[in-house]
Amino acid sequence: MQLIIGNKNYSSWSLRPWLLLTHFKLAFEELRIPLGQRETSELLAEHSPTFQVPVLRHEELSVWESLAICEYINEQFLNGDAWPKRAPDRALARAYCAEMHAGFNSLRNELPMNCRARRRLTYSMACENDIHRIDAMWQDALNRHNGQWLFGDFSIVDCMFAPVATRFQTYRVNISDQSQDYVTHLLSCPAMEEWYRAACAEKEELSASEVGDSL
Ligand SMILES: N[C@@H](CCC(=O)N[C@@H](CS)C(=O)NCC(=O)O)C(=O)O
Repeated sequence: MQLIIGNKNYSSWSLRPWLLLTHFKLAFEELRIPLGQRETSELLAEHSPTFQVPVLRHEELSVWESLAICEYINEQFLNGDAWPKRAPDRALARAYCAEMHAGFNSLRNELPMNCRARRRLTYSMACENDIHRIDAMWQDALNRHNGQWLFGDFSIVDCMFAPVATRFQTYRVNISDQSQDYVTHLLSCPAMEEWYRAACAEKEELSASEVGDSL
């Protein structure tokens, strides 16, 4: 199995399936295509029908879109363990993932993922609304499941929101104590620590993602 990803420092979509595979200790080979370089388009064209990462290759299958990749990994290798056990919880977990996958554009645009940086910046009201919504969603889920992961056990939902947790850390975003504890828990799990180590070792800099004033 091969997972094709972008830069660990910047590629938020790549982090999702990588975290799922790594957390569950599934064996895979990683192919990293640094984004924003002269050869990037050519390499993406070779590996991805959408010219984007992530892409998962397994036997004859090549699947793109981070959420679809997570679903495939869950069905094929995890016996369904990456979704909550109860159907009502699974319904909500899928709603969380769909909302994350399709929304929060202001947050995504104004606070690009940049794991190794620590920045301060002012953001729009629309971005603030995205932050409030995510904070409320996280608190609801954490209260309902009374655990350290959003839906009790580690799940695809945590993978989908992991890039947001990195942004909250990078830009010192003000959130509730409960959500802050969740960010701390998520970012200190072994898989995320491994991702950060690799992100910090990368040399490429993407100016479009280097926003805000350094702290
Ligand atoms: N909806 C897609 C989005 C993938 C995406 O936007 N990937 C970005 C990197 S995070 C990309 O490959 N961009 C191509 C480029 O920067 O050249 C998914 O969930 O996988």
